[in-house]
Amino acid sequence: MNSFCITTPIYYVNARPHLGHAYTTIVADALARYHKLLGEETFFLTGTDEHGDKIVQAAEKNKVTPQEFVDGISNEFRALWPKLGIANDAFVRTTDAHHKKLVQKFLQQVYNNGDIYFGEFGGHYCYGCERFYTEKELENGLCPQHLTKPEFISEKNYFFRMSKYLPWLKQYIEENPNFIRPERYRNEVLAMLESGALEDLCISRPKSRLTWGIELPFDKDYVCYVWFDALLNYISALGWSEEGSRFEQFWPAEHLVAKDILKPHAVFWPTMLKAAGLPLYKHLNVHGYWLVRDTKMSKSLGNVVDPLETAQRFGVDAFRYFLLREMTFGSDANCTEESMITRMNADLANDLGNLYSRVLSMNAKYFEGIVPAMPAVEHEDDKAIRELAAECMHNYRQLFGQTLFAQGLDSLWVLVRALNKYVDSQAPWALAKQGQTERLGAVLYTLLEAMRKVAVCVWPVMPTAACAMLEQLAVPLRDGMPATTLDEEIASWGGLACGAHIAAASNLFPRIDMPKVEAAAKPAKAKKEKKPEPEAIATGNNIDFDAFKAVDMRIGTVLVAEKHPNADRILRLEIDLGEEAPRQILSGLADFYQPEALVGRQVCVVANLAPRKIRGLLSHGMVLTAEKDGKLELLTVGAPVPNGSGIA
Ligand code: ME8
Repeated sequence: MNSFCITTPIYYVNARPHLGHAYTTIVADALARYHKLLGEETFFLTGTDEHGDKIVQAAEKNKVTPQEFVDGISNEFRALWPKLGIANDAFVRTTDAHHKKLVQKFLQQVYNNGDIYFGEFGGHYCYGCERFYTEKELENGLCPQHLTKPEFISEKNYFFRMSKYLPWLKQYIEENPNFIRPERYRNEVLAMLESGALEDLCISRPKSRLTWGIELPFDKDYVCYVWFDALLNYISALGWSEEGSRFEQFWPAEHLVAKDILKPHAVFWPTMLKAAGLPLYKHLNVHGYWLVRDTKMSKSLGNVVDPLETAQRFGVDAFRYFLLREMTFGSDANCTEESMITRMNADLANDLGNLYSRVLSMNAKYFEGIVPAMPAVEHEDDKAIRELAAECMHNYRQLFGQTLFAQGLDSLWVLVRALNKYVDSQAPWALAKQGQTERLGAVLYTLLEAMRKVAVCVWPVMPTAACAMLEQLAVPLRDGMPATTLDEEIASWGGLACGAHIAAASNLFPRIDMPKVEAAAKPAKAKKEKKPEPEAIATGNNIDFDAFKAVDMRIGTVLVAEKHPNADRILRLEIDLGEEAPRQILSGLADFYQPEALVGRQVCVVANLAPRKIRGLLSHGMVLTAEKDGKLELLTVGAPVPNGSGIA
């Protein structure tokens, strides 16, 4: 059985967990689950980084001992992960006795090999980064991370002969193009290595300056530099050097980090491993930063996104989906309330949720909730869906495995959207009306089987929703996950059991209302100079611009569609126009559309038409249509937009 090990950075315990920490850990969880779904044995490691100056300062500020301080925040991280659907296998703390013991063992080994030496050193020390900078690394004399002036410190310290391994590292990265990915970060590291700015690494701090660290095994007056200690968590947690440990099965691991800690992971860590004669990690997977309205999250700006609060508001699975779908791995991405609601409504409520809801309710209506028989002879349209499902799942598998999560999910949604279109084109309601029961059964079987496959595929990203979807389809789970592997699903068709009793309804991802922007909160528009009125060329049926502007046209999503109780040709619609409550609008669409086919669709509405009663029901607004050969076609938008968006 193949083994797969994934790690996150171990987070500093000087600040509470925020969106960035949650993102990396959710990605690691999704990757671990993806490999489980491939039938592999997986190990997922996260934890907290608890030594160094920053911790001592934070503890002092909070008037507690460093140990009390780290215990508190480390527990907060540990307790958060299950609430975000994260199932890590281990949680390492750098203050654990076991970790300390293995750090000392590693230091002693490298020291005995002659790669650690004692020397006098003067350098520019940045307290924010907890490291020395060389002259060349500074930007205009300032720390490039914090833009503060470092302090020049001269003291005796221990050094790791990193420079000895740099030419080898450069060659290794050149020969293994995927070792650091995406490519932009690989190039950044190669540029660093070519710059000549890197020297030996100072790996100790005298106890006279810092005591909160791991004592060097060969000198009691010094503690280990926090980064040297922290990086070793990746192997100490696996029990490196211990007989029968997980290290043998799970090392080398895959690492996951953001761009802020590229250098320690891409330069310090591989050279440390090389010096100790250990195999290198498999890949360093580097992602970008989550921004809030293009701005870095920071306490002082008050724009730090609390992951738990957000997940509780939108649902854990929807939040996880958003994070994986919205960020192109490697680049920065924006997290705003609007971007979350737009993405969740479009992909989850409209596409996936609506598919489940309409197909399950049709199956309940036409087959009493029993899965119809798989057709003996395959119809061409059904074959196209079967083939598309295999293709989309194959693409999803390939892309996800290369950390291209957004692209992978997008390929899967090609299938989800095609299934919704297939519902519209096959029109099960028309087949039912015409008594074509066999064809109707074939269409519903095709849909339900493809929906089952989608549920299996999304399990790594949305574990709870995927299990709920499988339960709705009466598909048994194994150990809380799909019982079939991703590869089995790609290669097969027809796994859904005919005759099973399945759910009659589904409401997986309710639509989320976009909060209205208060007029007062909008920035005041600068008064514009009055432009000269364009001369109206008033002829025939033309109206002037003011008359056009007076028509309030908006986009909305159909939430409910049903026949008017007293008028055969009219449908009663409830449309979400981004207002507090949905609008009731009556429309003469009954001859052209089945009500089920309209639910979830976005339509264009004239919103300020005076309300009027039609056969006893009030209609407030008009749905816009185009007429062709006496048939009405709904006007719609090319891509989903927030409800209430104006038409101009
Ligand atoms: O650097 N967007 O810990 P740390 C995305 N202890 N991810 C973000 C982010 C953002 N805005 N902000 C933080 C440390 N992260 C060291 C690591 S490892 C041996 C030692 C995530 O608490 C991202 O994963 O500062 C980033 O690399 C990590 O948090 C930094 O966490």
